[in-house]
Amino acid sequence: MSRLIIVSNRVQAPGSAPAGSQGGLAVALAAALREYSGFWFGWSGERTDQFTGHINFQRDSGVTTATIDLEDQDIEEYYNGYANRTLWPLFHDRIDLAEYERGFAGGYQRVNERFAETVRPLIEPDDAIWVQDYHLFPLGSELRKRGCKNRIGLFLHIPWPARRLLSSLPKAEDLVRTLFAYDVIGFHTDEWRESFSEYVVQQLGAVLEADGNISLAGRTIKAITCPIGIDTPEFVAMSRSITARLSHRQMRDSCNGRDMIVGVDRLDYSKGLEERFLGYERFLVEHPEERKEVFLLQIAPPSRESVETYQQIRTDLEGLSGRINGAYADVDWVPIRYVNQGYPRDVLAGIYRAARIGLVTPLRDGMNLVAKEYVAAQDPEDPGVLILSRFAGAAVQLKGAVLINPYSAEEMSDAILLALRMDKAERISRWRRLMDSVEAEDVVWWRQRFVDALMAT
Ligand code: GDG
Repeated sequence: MSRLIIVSNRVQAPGSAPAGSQGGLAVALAAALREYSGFWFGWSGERTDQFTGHINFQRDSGVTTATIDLEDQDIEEYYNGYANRTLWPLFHDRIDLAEYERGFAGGYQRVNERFAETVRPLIEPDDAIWVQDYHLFPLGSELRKRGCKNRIGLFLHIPWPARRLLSSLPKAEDLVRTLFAYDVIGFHTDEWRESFSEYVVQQLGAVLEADGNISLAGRTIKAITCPIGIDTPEFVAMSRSITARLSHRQMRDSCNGRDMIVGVDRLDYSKGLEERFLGYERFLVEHPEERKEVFLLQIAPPSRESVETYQQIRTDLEGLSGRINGAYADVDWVPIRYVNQGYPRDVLAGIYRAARIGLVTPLRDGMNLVAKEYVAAQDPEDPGVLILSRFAGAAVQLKGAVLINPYSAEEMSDAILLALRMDKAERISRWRRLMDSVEAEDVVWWRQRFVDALMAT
């Protein structure tokens, strides 16, 4: 392989992102790109009046980025529309929120063609191309139409939905058929991968070969399970940095002897924040004696604010946290500290370390990197307890967590009590199991596994 070209919807050069705006994907890819030559291609996040295909090259912190600007209509139909209002809810089982509009689908296809048209001249014969996520499903097939014979892989960062849900998407079969342009498709878990296989076999008539490859109309793809990890050594080092120590100390001081429960999530309905608040409220009701002994810190930087559902969830959560605080707060204690802003990663690391419980309760999540970051930030001598939703991809690897059903307020309440009462020996032994996984299957392992599979085709 001469080079690796990564293509994703948004490209954010490391170091250039404001605190809290860098998602798990951006952080993981920057780490991957430092290891390879090549570049990272995608949308700059900027608007232009007229799409020209002009590429802006930049080199920052060891990573070369190549970005294009998009027109307002592209952003509205492709990004806010098909990606965030159609595919995201559908792939997180929120068919009630999925919006099906022809304009969105058309914009999605147009932007994928624009990506293909623009990146195609930059591709050399030996390059391997690694496409990221649901924004770019048709990109592989658009590149093939333009004569690209390179190895092309796709990694899906979100779950793959059940067949009966996906069938509600207009022209779902055509969209999924384009995925056979790839050589390798990666999923976080066996469950998402098997769900994909089931769809293509049952719905499209694809053939599952004995070696696990899947064939359709003369094309064969390899579907692999390849769970993403964090840059564990980097995160551990960061949690010991001066800034993290300072943030840890400030948090401990502000805890005032109370146990802190922490949640850190982009403000998104898939993260189960409402259910989390209700589960915590149940705990306060069932265990009045514990009330002033704990508090919940929920950090939730806003995301996708131009999409109405996201404005709605923000309003709902403000109402809910206000109601709970109003009902249970006292002059010297507030049950929920709800913060709508992002913090630098090293500050976050200190906050994770100061928390006795990491409460990670998505209703549906491809993986969930916050759970892994929480583990990596703990003090090995006195670690906190991770409470994790069974419906996060991370639950497959993180068996040392207290696993719960996030829809059940009772289970959440029981888990909080269990975690608060857990003795140090059990906390240490659970944490050791968690940390073994977070260390062994980190971001380096992830990208190696994917790239190896891509190179083997
Ligand atoms: C998608 C999939 C999958 C959050 N608040 C702040 C902040 N963050 C960072 C966290 C973490 C990242 O954002 C969130 O990652 P997640 O994995 O939890 O979730 P998504 O953004 O939904 O990512 C997900 C992931 O892709 C990777 O494949 O795991 O399932 O949905 O790194 O730390 N970062 C900073 N300040 C904040 O306030 N700096």
